[in-house]
Amino acid sequence: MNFETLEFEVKDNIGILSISRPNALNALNAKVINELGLFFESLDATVQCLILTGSGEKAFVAGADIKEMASIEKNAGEAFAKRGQTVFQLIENSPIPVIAAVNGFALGGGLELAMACDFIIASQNAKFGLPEVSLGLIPGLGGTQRLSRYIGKAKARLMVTTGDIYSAQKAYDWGLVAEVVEAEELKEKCLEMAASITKRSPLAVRLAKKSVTDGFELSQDDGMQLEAQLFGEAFASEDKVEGVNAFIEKRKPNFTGK
Ligand code: DAK
Repeated sequence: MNFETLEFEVKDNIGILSISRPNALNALNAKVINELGLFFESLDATVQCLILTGSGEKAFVAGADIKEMASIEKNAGEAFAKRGQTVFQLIENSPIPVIAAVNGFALGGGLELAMACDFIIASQNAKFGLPEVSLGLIPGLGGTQRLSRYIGKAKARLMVTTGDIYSAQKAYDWGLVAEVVEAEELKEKCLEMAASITKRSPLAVRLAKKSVTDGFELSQDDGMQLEAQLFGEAFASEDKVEGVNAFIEKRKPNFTGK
């Protein structure tokens, strides 16, 4: 599939998807949101882990496209937010892990996009914030909901009401970012993490992700039930037989994802 605003490459079952709008610091316009939706709807099993990043060195994504927003009609905000939320939900619920490799500004919709991924790896020069209030807006792509789940209610309220921008180190201290690395090591580090994922059972990886993601929204008792059910699915799989036999036979497993 050919995209105008996305670049995609895949090697050894690891995909790298870059948002590419060099003249607008990769800002999210309607085209990017639609293309992201199409991309995630058509992902096939050859990709077992995806790294999502922004092209260039300056920005992951510097927010929603402010210039496009100026032309969106007054009453179209809710529909725009719902379309974006659906696409970000598709990313969060995607059957494969999605790593956000944040290489510069992750502001507004950019941070919301990164938070829809499974975890965030940041370069030292990354900057994080939800500055919507400075534009007379509030986050509309899941930011007010996902941020408090990452860093807690008080710090989330601090971020959304001040609109201030924070360093990678602060984002790491607050639990928003899983790891901070030198800018020139970001891609390598993410590829290394992705390679640790793709050598595991794709089926078990999918179920493990689902158990954490879906379980997070449930009570602990309901989460335990979900975990037991997904454990049962893993237990009945060919990958479980292969994984256990490979351990006993002291060889590397050859997983098929079944
Ligand atoms: N949109 C459009 N263009 C952008 C942009 C953006 N968000 N960010 C940067 N650009 C463009 C700049 O206009 C400039 O283009 P030219 O003027 O050269 O044509 C080019 O990218 C380079 O940017 P700068 O020259 O400004 O670069 P600096 O290094 O000086 O500054 C910066 C970098 C990231 C600090 C600055 O560009 C900046 O403050 N950008 C805006 C950050 C921001 O406020 N982002 C929006 C957050 S609000 C909604 C749902 C969700 C949202 C909105 C509505 N609905 C439900 C309707 C989400 C809102 C947000 O994301």
